[in-house]
Amino acid sequence: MDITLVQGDITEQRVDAVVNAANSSLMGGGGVDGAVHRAGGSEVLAECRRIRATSHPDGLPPGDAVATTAGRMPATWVIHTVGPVYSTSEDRSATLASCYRRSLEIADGLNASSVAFPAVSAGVYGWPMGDAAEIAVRSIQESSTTVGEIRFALFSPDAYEAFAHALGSNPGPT
Ligand code: AR6
Repeated sequence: MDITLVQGDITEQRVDAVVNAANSSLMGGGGVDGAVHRAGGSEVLAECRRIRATSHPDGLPPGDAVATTAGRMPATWVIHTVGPVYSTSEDRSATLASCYRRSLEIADGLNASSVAFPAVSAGVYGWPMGDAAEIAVRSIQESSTTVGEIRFALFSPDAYEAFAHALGSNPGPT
């Protein structure tokens, strides 16, 4: 698997699936979530509502993931995952790692060959960027996904630097 980095907007990525940093309600929000629903259009929210009405009446728990159409975005699917809110009193890194692992399991089920991730939990949910990047890179390298290209689409130069550093210090299996 190739892991690549771009500085840019997740909604513009030409990949099979883009990952949304959603919340448990799946009803949209700010940050990546707001951008994904804006760019994808009403079809994305309609499918989220169907998921809530059928398989997830209580919402999507942190660490889990589900897929919908990507609507008007260049991607085919959105994989919605819910990151953990950062806590200084509790180690929630296993939940953050699970976001990446479950998203890739969903991507495998869709036969996606390319997936773009944002820095899940590193915005509104308050995760320190360096730590979020380490967890993201490690959990992806440890997964046994069949996805060929995994791209991090990072908004800010700081986020890009943090992920470049995490990739450099975790070269992965040889
Ligand atoms: N493309 C790529 N990265 C982005 C984009 C974009 N269009 N927009 C923001 N980022 P966040 P979270 C970066 O807050 O921390 C929402 O309200 C952003 O700078 O989107 O998991 C949800 O509904 C940051 O580095 O996700 C939830 O309630 C990273 O993406 C909550 O926020 C993640 O920031 C989830 O918070």
